[in-house]
Amino acid sequence: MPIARPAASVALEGFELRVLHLPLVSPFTTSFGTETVREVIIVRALTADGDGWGEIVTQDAPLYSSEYTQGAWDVTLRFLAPALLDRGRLAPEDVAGLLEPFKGHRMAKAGVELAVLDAALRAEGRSLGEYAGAVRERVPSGVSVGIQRDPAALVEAVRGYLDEGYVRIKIKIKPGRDIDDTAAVREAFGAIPLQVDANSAYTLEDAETLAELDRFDLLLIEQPLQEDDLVDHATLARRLRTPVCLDESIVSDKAAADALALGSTSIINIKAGRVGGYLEAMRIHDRCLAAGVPVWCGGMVETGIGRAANAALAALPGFTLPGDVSASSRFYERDIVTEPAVLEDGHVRVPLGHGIGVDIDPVALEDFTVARETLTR
Ligand code: OSB
Ligand code: MG
Repeated sequence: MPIARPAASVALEGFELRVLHLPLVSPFTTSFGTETVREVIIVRALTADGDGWGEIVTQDAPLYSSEYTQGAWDVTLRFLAPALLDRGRLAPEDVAGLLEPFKGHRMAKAGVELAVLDAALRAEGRSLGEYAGAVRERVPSGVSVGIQRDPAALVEAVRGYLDEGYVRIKIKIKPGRDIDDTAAVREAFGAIPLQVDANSAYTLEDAETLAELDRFDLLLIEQPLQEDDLVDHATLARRLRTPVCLDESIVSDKAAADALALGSTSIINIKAGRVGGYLEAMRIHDRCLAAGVPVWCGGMVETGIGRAANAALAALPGFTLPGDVSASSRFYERDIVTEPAVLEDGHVRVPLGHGIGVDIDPVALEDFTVARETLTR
């Protein structure tokens, strides 16, 4: 389903970049570390046709992938923003091509592209959902639950999310915190839709331990091995009954094609930041839809900006599994948009407003800003 109708071009005049520090409602622990504050970069595209907003989902340290805040900040100000500003008038569909000469830095590219796309769609009076080809008004909401003090604490955390209405639980695992944690959740709640995410904490040597997870009838195991371990993931996938779903490894549509061809993955977690933008994310969706491969929308602890865009993406027809598109309150007491995503009957609404469909709360934005830089033509 290639984009039915491209967006109009905008006359780019500048970019405003901010680093924000948003406190989390509770610490979020994964196999690679614990976060208590979400450090994130917000991009504002300044155009003659109005502003647009994007979010660079890097974290403060390169622990999930090689990208991190200061690297993204530098590459965006030094290379990405100037390349686009040099062009002046451009359409959102031109952004990836103009940034292509700069290797990597996909999260930075994605945030910049989203800001331009949002500006263009707002100027046209179109929603991102309509642009992308959304077929749902709301999307089923899953929640990603961090590693807790012990399995009993995990059960209590999961109970809270189930009581709120989340329709699917994902628990983070790591060596030594896998079998017992998963068993505890299965025992406490029976046949709930459950999956696990290892964030590349294992090696092929751990195949026997990971095969023990087979008895829990999980929806999938997410990214057990390293980002570039496509061949080992294929070997592991043959030894597990639990479907392997790649996250970190799928850095582009090409990587998705390769992983599917190799049998490294049978389900794909799509994150726009990780693959360089929402347009590339849509291409992966299209490929998987054509191939009958289920996809779901991952999350990077987004603010209301990325969360709104993720809801629109998750409304495409191939997103047949609940994503990590949770309510803003899952992570934040206070968000930077005026209408943060809420959970309604286990679902999150796809915003109908123009562009990403949510408005920025300028006071909150200001309150959370710790650094700011503006670049103009
Ligand atoms: O692996 O999906 C991941 C958060 C930060 C980095 C990586 C991941 C995650 C999550 C949270 O699991 C997803 C979310 O709810 O935003
Ligand atoms: Mg993951």
